[in-house]
Amino acid sequence: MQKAGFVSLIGRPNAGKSTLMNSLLGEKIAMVSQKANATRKRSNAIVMHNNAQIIFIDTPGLHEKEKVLNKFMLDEALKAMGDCDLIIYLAPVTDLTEHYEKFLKLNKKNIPHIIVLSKIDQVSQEKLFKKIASYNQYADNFEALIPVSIPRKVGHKDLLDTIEKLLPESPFLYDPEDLTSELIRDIYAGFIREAIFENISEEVPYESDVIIDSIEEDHSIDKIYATVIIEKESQKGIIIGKKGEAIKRIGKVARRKIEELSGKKAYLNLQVSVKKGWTKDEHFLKEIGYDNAQ
Ligand SMILES: Nc1nc2c(ncn2[C@@H]2O[C@H](COP(=O)(O)OP(=O)(O)O)[C@@H](O)[C@H]2O)c(=O)[nH]1
Ligand SMILES: [Mg+2]
Repeated sequence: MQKAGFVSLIGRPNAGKSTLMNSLLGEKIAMVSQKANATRKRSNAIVMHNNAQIIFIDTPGLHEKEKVLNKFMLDEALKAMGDCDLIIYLAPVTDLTEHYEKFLKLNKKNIPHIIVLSKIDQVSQEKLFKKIASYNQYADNFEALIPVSIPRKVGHKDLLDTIEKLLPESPFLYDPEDLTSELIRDIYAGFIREAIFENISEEVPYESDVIIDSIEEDHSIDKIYATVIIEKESQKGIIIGKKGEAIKRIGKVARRKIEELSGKKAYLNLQVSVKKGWTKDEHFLKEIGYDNAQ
């Protein structure tokens, strides 16, 4: 008997959704950042566990919307939430339960969910038990509550076993050898964005994006040509840096992440281009793939 289904990772920005997805897959494909709101689009990871094929959908965080780009991000999360077999609601162990109450209201279709208490390595046992107890009052709403720590590798097996139990019977939906149904260019664009988040401070990463112009694959080396878009002329100096040192560092960090996934040498060419007000430009956002109709 095979099981298969879609499991959306839902939670506030910075809860650890992308980190958890990478960790369950055992490969890094989703970008991760200490800064909130780094994940912009849905992405997925196909994880085989016993006789189940679990397709995890990573989403941008649930947050207040302002710009058109942020509205897109919230819609992405809400869409993934309404369109899956099971939801993993990620709550950092330090979060107040009122955030969970907000999530319950957003889960209009009442899709079954598991609460994952994340980052439990950040608190004492006593605090962890208190937090678990504070979710008891909602026990009728959730299927399970599972504490997880990525650095301590706690909770993974428990989580996968629980998901397996809750998934519907179904033949596999993807080739069991596949890691993701995503395009490699989207994964690479994410790695470059991650490198920008790691190396550039303040608001510039939020006002930048990456377009992969082309990938030339060879048996020994992949050549990747990409453009970093920014909102303002004044951000050019920040992203390029003195004598180009910032963009070089971004390129180097991103190239390493790409090589780690591909297992091959990579050459990465980064151009910088100013596109005034792109985060508010609905037409342009659609053009570069931020399209909820997709
Ligand atoms: N200490 C600790 N940090 C974590 C854990 N999981 C994620 N993080 C960190 O939390 C930050 C946000 O993670 P990310 O996966 O980007 O969150 P997302 O916005 O929900 O996708 C990153 O700096 C991660 O390294 C965990 O279990 N323990
Ligand atoms: Mg994320």
